[in-house]
Amino acid sequence: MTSEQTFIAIKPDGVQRGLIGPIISRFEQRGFKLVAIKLTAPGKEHLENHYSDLAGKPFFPGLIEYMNSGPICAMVWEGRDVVKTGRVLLGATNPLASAPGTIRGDYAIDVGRNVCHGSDSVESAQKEIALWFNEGERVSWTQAIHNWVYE
Ligand code: YYY
Ligand code: MG
Repeated sequence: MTSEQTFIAIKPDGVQRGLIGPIISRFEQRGFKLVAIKLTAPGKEHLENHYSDLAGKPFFPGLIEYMNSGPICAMVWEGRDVVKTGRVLLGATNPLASAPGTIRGDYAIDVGRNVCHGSDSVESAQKEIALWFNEGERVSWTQAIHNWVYE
């Protein structure tokens, strides 16, 4: 079975709005496996590092301020094609363009308050997981439901 891991984060607005549970439920219900989770406020430098690809964008300072405005629920999820499928569960970057049924399409309006983050490629997932979690924080375990989710 080809399995991969992705970094998913519930941003400060999602935490404040009580959306940790509903967002985790969507990944659980789809059949994905949670392998790491923590509530963290990692600070400006860490957040600038996380979004370093966007450093030149006009919205960058506001993005960092927003991400630094409260705790973030950082997670690693594992499963077949979870990087791409995780992005589908989140919806489009701009919530007004996100389909209903996606997290952003159901819970958000403004792009600068879009509730959640998901890695955009296997390569960035590896980088982001290494940035947010130590090796020992990721748990290796077997899901009891595995054979009911995968053929
Ligand atoms: O990966 P994703 O979060 O969907 O979008 P990115 O293009 O990586 O941008 C990261 C983050 O920046 C986005 O979730 C909201 C914010 N942002 C913004 O505030 N205004 C934009 N025009 C584009 C992105
Ligand atoms: Mg991105």
